[in-house]
Amino acid sequence: MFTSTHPDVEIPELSVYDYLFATLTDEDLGRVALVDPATGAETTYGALRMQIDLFAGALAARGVGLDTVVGLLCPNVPAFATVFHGILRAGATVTTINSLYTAGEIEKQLKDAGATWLVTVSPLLPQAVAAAEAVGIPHERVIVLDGAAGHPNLRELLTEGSPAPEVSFDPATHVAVLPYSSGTTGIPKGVMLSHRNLVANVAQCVPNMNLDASDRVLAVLPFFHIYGMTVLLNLALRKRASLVTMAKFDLVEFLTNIQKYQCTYLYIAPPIAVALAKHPIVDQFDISSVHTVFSGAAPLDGETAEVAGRRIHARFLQGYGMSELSPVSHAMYYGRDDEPVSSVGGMLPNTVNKLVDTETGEEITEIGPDGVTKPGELWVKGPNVMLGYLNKPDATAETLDADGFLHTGDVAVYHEGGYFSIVDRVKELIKYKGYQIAPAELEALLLSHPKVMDAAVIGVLDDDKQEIPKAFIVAAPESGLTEDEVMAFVAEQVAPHKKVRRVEFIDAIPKSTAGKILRKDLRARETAAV
Ligand code: 4UU
Repeated sequence: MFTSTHPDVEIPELSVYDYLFATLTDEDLGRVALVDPATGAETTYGALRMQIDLFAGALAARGVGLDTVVGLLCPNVPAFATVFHGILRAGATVTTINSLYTAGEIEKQLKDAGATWLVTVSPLLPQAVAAAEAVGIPHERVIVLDGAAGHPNLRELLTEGSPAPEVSFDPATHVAVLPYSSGTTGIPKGVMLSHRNLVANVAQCVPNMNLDASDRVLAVLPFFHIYGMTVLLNLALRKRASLVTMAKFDLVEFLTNIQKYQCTYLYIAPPIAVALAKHPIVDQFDISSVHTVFSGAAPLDGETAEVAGRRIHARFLQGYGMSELSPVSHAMYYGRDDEPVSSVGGMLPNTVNKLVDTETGEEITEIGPDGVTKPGELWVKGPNVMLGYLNKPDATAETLDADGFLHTGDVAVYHEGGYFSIVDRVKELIKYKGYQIAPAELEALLLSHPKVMDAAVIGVLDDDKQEIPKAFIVAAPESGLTEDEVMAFVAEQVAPHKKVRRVEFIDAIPKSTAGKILRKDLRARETAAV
């Protein structure tokens, strides 16, 4: 077993709201919590807390409480923070939904999560309303922040002046958020994270990340994904930093915002590191205010990060996480300079790890003469491990063992310096630009095409070494099915990140005798073709 080199931290038995906002000092109240580059508007910590209380009050006045699940479908705008923390403040559970989802995808998540309210913005109204109607959520329970006829809006709810409710729950067992993750296999599932899970993960990150009240953090990672949720909405706000929100990624806008708002800290996913290393336009901006760039959510190429770091004169750090871990379990420590950026750093405090041989099931503890262990599946135990998957006891039991270890489905090695590298993945999951794609979901969709007899989807690498989904298709005889037809069929029905980006026609999908797709055979075929 591996233990963290960091001393344990105290994890307060508090709700997320109390942990983040009950301790605001007089000085904090006047600090800027959020900046909206679209309008230049600033929200102070004092104003944010007041809005959270009022939003919680308005929800409570409408019967939202401990048993309610609220869907939140909204890009990164300052009001996201009000709504997210307002829902938690009211004691309800929030399921955050990818803002690029289609009506069908939104409907599936609302239904599975048991959501009876939805909060959104007017540009997303058509798909939001279609999904809400399909699951029986009436218009008066679809809040449209910037307003739409027949729906409650944010201003109206905040100005009615309902007091924040008195709610009481056990932070260790009460579900705060339900992000969706496909885990090691199958389709997306609701990940039950308690208030304690979220509070713990912030407390575990605090000593590890060099972030403080003087930092201006570019909030380009989506708040709806667990990475943005924990490091931006929770950690950065707990540290009283300022968040500059971006509703979508665009390289020029990204660089413009850094320059204009003198951002100091960037949380990114690997494709942004590629752009910072390679794109000529980067030189046209003064982004010297940036001191740290922190990457996670997919493998970061060490060389790319080093090139980018030298180019923009900033320190690159990498971390590793997973929705089921609230999400951070490993991060490079800013106070050390011996951890290579190709690694994911050491274990966060209060956690223990195991590496388990995927063939023999034996625990790996021995460090070889080269200073590294053999690769093994990474198992993590700590206060940030999820409660389980919503209504999926079997999937929970497959992932979370009786000793409390979460089996990540990722393969790692341990270096004698006390840090880890992620070297492979044994689960089905595909990551595109840091976003999850569940192969099973795309395969089910592909099979619904009348000309598709069988299908399998795996991740392959593009020229920039970034993962993209590739479909292997068995076409109906004489059907004349083309690659473009397959890609267009999928693209119409899924969010952009889930698009199939390569297609290969094949005679038969390799399967085990039990009928399971042999993805490793497809991967081997792919490697052989290169
Ligand atoms: C190789 O992506 C995330 C969470 C990422 C995160 C958050 C805060 C990283 C660092 C941080 O500080 O969650 P999910 O659930 O969307 O995806 C989890 C999966 C992992 O199981 C792994 O396969 O994403 C992959 N992954 C990584 N792979 C995440 N980080 C890394 C990484 N290297 N650094």
